[in-house]
Amino acid sequence: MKKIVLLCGIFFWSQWHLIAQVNTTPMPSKAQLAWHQMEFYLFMHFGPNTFTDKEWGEGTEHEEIFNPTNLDCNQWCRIAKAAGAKGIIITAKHHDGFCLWPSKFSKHTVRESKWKSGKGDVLKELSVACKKYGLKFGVYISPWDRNHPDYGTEKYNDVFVNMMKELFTNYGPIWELWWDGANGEGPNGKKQVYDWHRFERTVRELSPNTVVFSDIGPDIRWCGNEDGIAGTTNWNTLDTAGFKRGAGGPPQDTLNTGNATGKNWIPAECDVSIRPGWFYHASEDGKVKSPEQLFQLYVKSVGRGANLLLNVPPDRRGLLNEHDSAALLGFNKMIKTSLGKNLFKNSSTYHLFHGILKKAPALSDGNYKTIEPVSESEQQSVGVELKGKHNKKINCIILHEDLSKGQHCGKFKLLLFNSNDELVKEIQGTTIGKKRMISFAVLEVNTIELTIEEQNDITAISEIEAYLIDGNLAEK
Ligand code: FUL
Repeated sequence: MKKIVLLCGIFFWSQWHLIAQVNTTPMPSKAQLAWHQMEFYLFMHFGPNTFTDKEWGEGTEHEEIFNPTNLDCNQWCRIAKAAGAKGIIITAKHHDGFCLWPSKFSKHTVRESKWKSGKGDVLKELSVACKKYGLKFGVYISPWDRNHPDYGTEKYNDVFVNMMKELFTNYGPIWELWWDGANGEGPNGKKQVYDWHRFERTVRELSPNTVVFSDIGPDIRWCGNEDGIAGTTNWNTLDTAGFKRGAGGPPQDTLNTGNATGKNWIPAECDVSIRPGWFYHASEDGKVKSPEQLFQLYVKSVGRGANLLLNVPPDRRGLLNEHDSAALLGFNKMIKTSLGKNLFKNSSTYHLFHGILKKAPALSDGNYKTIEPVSESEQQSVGVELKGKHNKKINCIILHEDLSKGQHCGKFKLLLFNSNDELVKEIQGTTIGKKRMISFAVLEVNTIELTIEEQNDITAISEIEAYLIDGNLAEK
């Protein structure tokens, strides 16, 4: 029911202090909150596989094959920036064990390669370029190592810790560290018993602000698939007790949705490649995802409250390929034209609470730090309403929950009215989180009203936005 002005000017008490008092649900750390702001960044798979056309190297590849002819990390960063990405995570060591930096703890590194006569250091060049371009620098380091002679023995845990020490000491600050879950046998057919506690302690001691990804965290979780798709229900909370990293994690659909009552704040990251493979293969030049496909991925990841980690692998020259950069620039153009202008910005706002009406300017002020606390109740709704009796054509609504107050909404309802107060659409949804994009066929709308139907505590809504996006880009 659209709001009816019953009583105005009655003092509306602040619910805010209530949130502070009763909120017992998990909260993000400062580093995790900053991570949520990153939203979209690039993954780069680069190493011997780039030159052998493999996806998983055996670890026996000769170091000499790593020899990019024209490596230019400034080019990677320029394109990442132009794509709207906020950082780059590079495969410092993939499963084949080859190190893109001259590690003292391996004999299978750039130092043994032909590239720059063994004097090159990809991590150095990329970390410097990221700083120059204002991008965050992240590192993927595979625990599984198919080359290292110590793999499968306790000594390898020392090797892995020492390698991480090199990374943090020589290339920091490292914003995100990526521990891949894939895990098999080493060169001698041995499997490794990883000392995860020690690994985690090492990171916390050396770099407390780094967020650590693995399938089950501790800071960031896998979204449960490599298609880049988060759940339409996406809790930032997860239960990890009793589960192990790697093969012993929760079911993939649990990773996809999180746990509504999960004990730990471990939000989902959606990793996906712009090409069929993770590494560059010339044969896949014609299979690069189109700008439209990238936009769809954005809607299904960032638009569902997760972060998007899009893999764009450098080619044998050591450059991002022209096919990939064209797609990235096209994608960024679509983001800008479709989502550049909230059509309900600075519209009138209201909060109707058991017949009492007040304004709720936070909902349309364009500032994600101002909030309107909303309780679960049939008797309570918030809305944004165009000034004057007119409509705007829209086909996409974005709801925002302020995660610095936790994540609370588990079920919501949206009612869309036109300027004659006629209901033109009702939409049901579950979680909101950092961002919840909902798209539909174009409608003429004057008022968007939100009711929270289930929540674990008071929900802090920071903005209700509406857009007219290119029809082809609406979620399918
Ligand atoms: C997987 C790996 O096995 C793939 O090669 C790739 O690195 C992907 C991101 O993670 O577990």
